[in-house]
Amino acid sequence: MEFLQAAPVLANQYDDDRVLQSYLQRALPSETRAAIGGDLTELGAHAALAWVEARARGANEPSLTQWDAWGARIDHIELTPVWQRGAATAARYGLVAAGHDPAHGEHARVDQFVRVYLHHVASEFYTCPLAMSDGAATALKASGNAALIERALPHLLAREPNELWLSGQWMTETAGGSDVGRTGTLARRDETGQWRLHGRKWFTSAVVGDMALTLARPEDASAEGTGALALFYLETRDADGRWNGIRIDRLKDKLGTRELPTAEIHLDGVPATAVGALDHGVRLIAPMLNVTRTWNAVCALATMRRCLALAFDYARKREVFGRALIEQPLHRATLAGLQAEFEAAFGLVFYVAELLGRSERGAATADEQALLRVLTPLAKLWTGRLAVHIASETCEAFGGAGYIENTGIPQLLRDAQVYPIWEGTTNVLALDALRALSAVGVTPLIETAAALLAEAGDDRHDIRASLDAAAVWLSAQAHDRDALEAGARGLAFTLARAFAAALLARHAAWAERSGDDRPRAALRFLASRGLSRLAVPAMDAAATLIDNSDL
Ligand code: MFK
Repeated sequence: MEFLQAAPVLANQYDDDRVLQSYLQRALPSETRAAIGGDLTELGAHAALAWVEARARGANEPSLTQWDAWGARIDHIELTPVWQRGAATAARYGLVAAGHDPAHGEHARVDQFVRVYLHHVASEFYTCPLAMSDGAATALKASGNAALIERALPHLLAREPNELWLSGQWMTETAGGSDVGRTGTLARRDETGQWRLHGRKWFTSAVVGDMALTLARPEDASAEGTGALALFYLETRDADGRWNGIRIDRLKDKLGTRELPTAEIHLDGVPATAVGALDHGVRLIAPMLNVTRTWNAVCALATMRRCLALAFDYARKREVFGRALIEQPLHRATLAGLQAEFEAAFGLVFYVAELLGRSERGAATADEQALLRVLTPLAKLWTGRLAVHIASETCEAFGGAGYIENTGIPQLLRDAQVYPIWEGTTNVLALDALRALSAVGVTPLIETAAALLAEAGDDRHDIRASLDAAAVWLSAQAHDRDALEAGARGLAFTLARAFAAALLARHAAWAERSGDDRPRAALRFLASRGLSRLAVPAMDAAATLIDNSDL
């Protein structure tokens, strides 16, 4: 009979995730694990089922209808079936609320982000507006604006679908994606004194939401750049449910995340409320950015884990040259390398979640606050690139099948490419890490890594040596801003990998006590690839390559 290759199969993605299970055993008190275990099992089962359903469903995209039959402007967005159920799932599992729930104290963020990690791929990037909603809740809390907190927070943190609000974070404009200081949206007061916003927002992924936080330039602002921007709160619909001075121009034709209705919009006088002072709005939106960047990292991890689950299952089934693919030395080395990087990244991202939870409960030390500020961009930028790498290797691990759309594998790669772009590119994040390091230095990373290694009873020196080398590199470039910026990626990847290795060493020592030597193996494999990525880019050679375009 003709040979037919069996498709890869996903088991319950909670029960089957050894890295997650092991982490939760170490990091969460047993009563917290017992309280959330039922939800996590359900989310893991749903993840496996959703993968099968998505294959059966085929093409699946939202659509925009701008006009009704009689010429009235309606701007109706028809959502995919999964998106139509998005609020119910988000409310049921507290995908935003759990992170702010005092019931689990400083573990609230870990609880929340495990839920997000399990649900993300199945959600068709409904996690994008949830991330923005979480960011909005966090920024509003930090702003201290009592009226807006009272108005919006109960909805953003609702556990009832009918009460739940989604928030947008409308920052990107045609001139200002990274350089937000070029924001052109104007805020003008009308005759009643009400602020109204006028301008064009170019990448609004949560346009179907109920509210948004957005930056605009008050008409009489005297300062330039980001200093002149104010943060505004707006509601998207009026009392009759009509768009509130907002036009949807079109939905974006994106490489991936195609179920997510990302829109270009015009603001035609939408009423808005200033969240705080009428200048330095970036300071007010920064808490939102840091939370959404953490979501980005968690979602990138989720894609990596999905890729590896599929690639491992396939390699165990697939026979090549007389044995299972997983027995082939080169494939084994390839998969082990991907798994090791994933395990290290997992530890770093959930450590950031722990720090965020401690910080928000007022339990973080000054060093932990400093670590949180530096590690947030590092986790985001490293996982963004790593997810693309792992998704690309996963396509390859399936051979030709990995290039065939209805296996579901190519979508993982197309979707993964959003992680290094969404919420700031790798370069923007590397520069943000420099910004953070200029305030707090490398010392909190070096000292914390030393403490983690001491806790593990681990005397390996490569981790410490990589962090020390990063500190030396940083001071060597301190007086040459161009050299500092040109090497910022190498610095960021070095710090991320070396600090993650220290976290993995601590976890490996803990796991070995119960006979699990796999985290240690992940650390050894990671270290065998070298932790440092420091480089001083040859900018004179770059100038020859780039500026002599007439050769
Ligand atoms: C899921 C699928 C999505 C669908 C597709 C999406 C595709 C992508 C769509 C997008 O457009 S994503 C892009 C989103 N945009 C960004 O993430 C913004 C990127 N730019 C930055 O992150 C800039 O660094 C930033 C605008 C935040 C600041 O740039 P500036 O103009 O150089 O400001 P400056 O003067 O350095 O910082 C202003 C203040 O904010 C400073 O404080 P002070 O005024 O007190 O000195 C900074 O310290 C502070 N700040 C900046 N970043 C911070 C921060 N504070 C805390 N945390 C941070 N991360």
